[in-house]
Amino acid sequence: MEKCEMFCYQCQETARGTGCTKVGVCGKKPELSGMLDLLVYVTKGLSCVTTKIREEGKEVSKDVNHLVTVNLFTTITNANFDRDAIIARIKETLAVKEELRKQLASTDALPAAALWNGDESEFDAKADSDEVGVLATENEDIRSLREMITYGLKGLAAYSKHANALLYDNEEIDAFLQSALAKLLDDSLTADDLVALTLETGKFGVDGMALLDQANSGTYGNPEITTVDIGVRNNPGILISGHDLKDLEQLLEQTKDAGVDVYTHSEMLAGQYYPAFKKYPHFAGNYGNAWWKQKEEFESFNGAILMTTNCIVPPADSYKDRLWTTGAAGYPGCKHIEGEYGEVKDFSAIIEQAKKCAPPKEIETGSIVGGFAHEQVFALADKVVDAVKSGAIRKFVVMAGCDGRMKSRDYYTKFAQKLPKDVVILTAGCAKYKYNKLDLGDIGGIPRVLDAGQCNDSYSLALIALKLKEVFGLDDINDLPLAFNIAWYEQKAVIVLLALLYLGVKNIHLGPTLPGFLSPNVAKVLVDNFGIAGIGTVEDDLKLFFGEE
Ligand code: SF4
Ligand code: SF3
Repeated sequence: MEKCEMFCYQCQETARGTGCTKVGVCGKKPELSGMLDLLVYVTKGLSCVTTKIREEGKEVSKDVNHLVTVNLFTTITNANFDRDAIIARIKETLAVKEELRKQLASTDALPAAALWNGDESEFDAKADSDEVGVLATENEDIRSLREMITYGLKGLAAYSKHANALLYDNEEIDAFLQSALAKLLDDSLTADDLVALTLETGKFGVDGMALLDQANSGTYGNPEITTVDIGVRNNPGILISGHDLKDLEQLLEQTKDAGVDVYTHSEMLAGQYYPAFKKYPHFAGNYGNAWWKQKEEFESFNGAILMTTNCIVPPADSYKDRLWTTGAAGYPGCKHIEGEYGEVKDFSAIIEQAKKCAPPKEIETGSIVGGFAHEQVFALADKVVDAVKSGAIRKFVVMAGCDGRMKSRDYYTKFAQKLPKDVVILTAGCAKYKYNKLDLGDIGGIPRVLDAGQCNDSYSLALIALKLKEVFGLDDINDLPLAFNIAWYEQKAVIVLLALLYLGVKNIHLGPTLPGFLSPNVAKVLVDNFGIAGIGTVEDDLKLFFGEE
C-alpha cells in the first residue's frame, strides 16, 4: 500500500468510509495522528512487559494499570488533540517500561515494541516507520481483527478509567487488557485466534461496564426517573461535558457558593439522574445536544466549559479561551486541569472565569425525562411486564450508541418518529439526541423513550433484557420482543457491541454505516455468526423489525 501522511479508520466518520489519510475528518492532523499511533505502540510494548511480569508470578502496580488505561483513553476519537500531552505520555510510558523490564528474569521472546526505547527527537521517525500504526499489519483480515480488538480495548480502558477515578479497580480486567494488547503484537496468532480474542474482549467489556456501574451507583446512588430542564437560568454558568462523574461531583461541590450554575452537555446529561447530585440547588439543567453541536452551543452558552473526556470538536477562537480540559482530554491552547485519582482537582480558575461571563443564552425550553437505568426499570418491572402481556407494549427497540455529524443520521430521527405507537425505545449514549425531544409520549405511564444514561450504561440495557428473559421464562435473549438498531461513532461503541455479542445478542443492526475497519472477510464472520447488518431505509427497516410499512 502506498505510504500516506496518516492512516486512521477507527471511527464511523472516517473519510470515504475507508480511512483518513491526509487529515482526520475529526480535525486530527498527521503529526498528531502519528504520535497517537506511537502511544498505542509503546502502550502495547509496556503491556508485553507487564504480561510477562504477571506470568512470572509478580505483581503489577495499580499505577501501571492506570497508565495503560489512560493512554488508551487518550487515543479515542476526539479525546485529545494536544501533541505535547501525547509526547509526555509516550515518554512516561517508555520510562515505566524500562524500569519494569529490569524485573524480568528473561526478556527473550519480547517483541520489538517492548524492546524499543528512544528519546523525543526520535519519536516522529519512529511513528512514521513501518512498524507503527494500523498499516504495520499487512494482512487485511489480521489487521481488521487486530484493530477491532484494539478499539474495543480503548473503550474498555475508558470505562475502567472512570471506575478507577472512583477508586474502583479490577486487576483481572487490567491483566486481560494488557495481555490482549500484547497478543496484538503476536504474529503467531491466526485469524481464528483473533476472533476468539474478540469475543473474550466482549466478555471483559461486560465486566468493565459492570465495574463502572458498581462504581457509579455505589458512589452516587442508583439513577432514578428525573425530569431535566433544558432551558436556562439567569446566573453565569459552567457547562460540563464528557462522561466523568467524579469531575462533575467535584465541580458541583466547589461551585456551591460561587453564584454560578452548573449545566450538563451531551453525555453528562446522565449526571442529572443520580440522587447524590440532586442536593445542589445550583445544578441547573442540560444545555444543548450531542457533542457535534458544540460550535454553536458552546458559543451561545457564554460561560466556561469543562471537557472531562471526548468528544471535543476543535474549538472556534471565539470560545477557545473558555474551553478547559481535564483527565484524558486535551486540546492545544486550552487550559488543562490536572489531578490524580483520589486527589481533589482545583477548579477555582474555571469558576473565577465563569463568574465574569454572561449567563447562557436560551436555545431551548421545556424538559426531558431520563434515569431508566436497571434498578429504576426493575422497580417498574410489574408495570412493564403487564404492558407487554396485555399487548400495550408490542416490542422494545434498543437505539443506544453515539450521535454524529453525518446527515444520514437523520435516519434515526425518522425511524423514531415513524415507530409504531406500541413500541418503546431503550437508549443510552449520545445517540438519544436524535429523538429525545420529539415528545413520543408514553404507554400507560411508561415513557416511549427510556434513557438509561451514558454509553457505558448500555450495561443497564443488557441487564434489563436479561431480567425480561427471566420474567418471561425464555431460554434465549433473542426470543424477547426486542430489536437492536444501534448507532455508533467512536470506540466505546465498539466495546458495547462486542459486549452484546458476547452476551449472545444476534441480529444487531449497526449504522449509519458499517465500520471501515471491517475487512470483507471479517464482516462476513460477523454477518454469518451474529447476524450483524447495516441499516436500510426507514420504511424497509420498520417493516423488517415490526412488519409494518
Ligand atoms: Fe478519521 Fe475518525 Fe480517525 Fe478522526 S478518529 S482521523 S475522523 S477515522
Ligand atoms: Fe457520544 Fe462521543 Fe459515543 Fe459516549 S460522547 S457515546 S460519541
